[in-house]
Amino acid sequence: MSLIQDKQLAEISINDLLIPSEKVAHVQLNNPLEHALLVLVKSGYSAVPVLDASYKLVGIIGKTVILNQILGLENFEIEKLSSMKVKEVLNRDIPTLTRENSLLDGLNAVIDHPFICLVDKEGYFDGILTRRAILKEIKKNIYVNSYKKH
Ligand code: 4BW
Repeated sequence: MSLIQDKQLAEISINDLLIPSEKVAHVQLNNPLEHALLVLVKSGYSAVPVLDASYKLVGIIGKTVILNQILGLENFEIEKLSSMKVKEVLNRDIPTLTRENSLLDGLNAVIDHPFICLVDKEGYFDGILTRRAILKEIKKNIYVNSYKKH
């Protein structure tokens, strides 16, 4: 990277960039797929975090996986939306970060994921770090660095 040094990125904490848990749309493990699809469509997000009953992070769920699950050979099997639960289809294999991680850790993570879930030491959901927040912060740093040069 030419304008922003890795060192600087490693010094910026993601603490200031996260969207706190109370502002993040989420669903729970035991919710029927119908509820999850409703949350996704109403919020406008492609995917949201999945929490257990004690608000620990378990994974994420997105519109595509739900639609794939209810897709039969020739049509959508809508009744599956109420008979199947989030815990049967969510993606548990996701990266996580903590508030103590650096902007560089966040940047590396959002290369392959639109958002990263943050957890505390006990695994309780703490919020998300979005690609948008990372890009905005990096843009700010590019401007600061180019201003310093002139
Ligand atoms: O409702 C929206 N409001 C705003 N301001 N921007 C939105 C909204 N919906 C989508 N966007 C934009 C953002 O720039 O489209 C991008 C892709 O959305 P996505 O992935 O595919 O639904 C958004 O990019 P982003 O802010 O970097 O967010 C990346 C992903 O993080 C989103 C979504 O899956 C998740 N996300 C973001 N804010 C969230 C959230 N999930 C739950 N609750 C939130 N508050």
